[in-house]
Amino acid sequence: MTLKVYINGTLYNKEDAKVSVYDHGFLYGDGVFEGMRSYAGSVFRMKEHLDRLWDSAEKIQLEIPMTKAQMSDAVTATLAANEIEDGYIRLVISRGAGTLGLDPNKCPIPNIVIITDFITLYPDEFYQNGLEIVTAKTIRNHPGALDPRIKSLNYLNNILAKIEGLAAGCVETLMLNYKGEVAECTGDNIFIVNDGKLLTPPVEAGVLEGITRGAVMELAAADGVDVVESTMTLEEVYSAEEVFLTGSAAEIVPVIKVDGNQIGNGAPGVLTRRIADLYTQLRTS
Ligand code: PXG
Repeated sequence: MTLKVYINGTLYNKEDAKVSVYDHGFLYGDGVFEGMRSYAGSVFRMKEHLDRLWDSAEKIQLEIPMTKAQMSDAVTATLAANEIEDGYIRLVISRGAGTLGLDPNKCPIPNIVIITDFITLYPDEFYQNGLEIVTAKTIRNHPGALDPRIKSLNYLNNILAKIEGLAAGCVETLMLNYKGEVAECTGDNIFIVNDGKLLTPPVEAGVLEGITRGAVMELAAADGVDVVESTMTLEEVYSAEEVFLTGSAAEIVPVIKVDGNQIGNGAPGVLTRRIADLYTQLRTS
């Protein structure tokens, strides 16, 4: 069966799913997106993802020409058309086709694309044995330049960091903010465990407010774990009892080495495993 892709209300075969090269999403990275997961046919935290999508769009003054309810229905219909139960959904709202030149006012109609597909997760080995990451020299975007809270189509900042990590043999890479504090990874948020407490950088550190991050904070708190959003140094990460990453695609991934420094005893930590189990229960409940 050919995969169907939603564009502006119509389902197209994957090979016919095209937008204009004059789209400012293509020309300038002018647009916003979401990456969501579906489990057993229902989208995990769709409301939170749509709220974030609308917030991102508002921050770049892009008006999405449909309601959240309509978007939710369109996502569900696209998943159903492709008979996808456990999948990955990429929602893209681009500024739309316009003239050459940056002016977004020359793009009257945003393009709305919904891709439902499958995502290749990290190999199972990383979930069992943990991941090694390195810190990039490339810093996360200054919030005064491009606020990391905006999930924009302009991911070059993260891609440049990712290239550094890949060159070092790592599939995920840690990024610092302009103050030298720990921010997040290229497509995942970071958590550390210290004295039994769960710590993660605050949104003010210049990170995307991850939906998985939010779910993990709720799960941990409900499980009696102290959860603290606090600025974090690289040294704190190196000396943490446990480190793990969170993201819609990656879910919960244990980290066992950062910049060559072994974390804990070099195996995924107890709290990390507990959180991963709770997350598995939550997403299938
Ligand atoms: N930080 C950044 C910069 C991200 O891009 C996260 C954190 C985690 O957020 P969520 O809401 O997913 O918990 C992300 C999300 C992909 C892909 O295709 C990337 C993400 C999510 C899903 C798919 O690379 N990144």
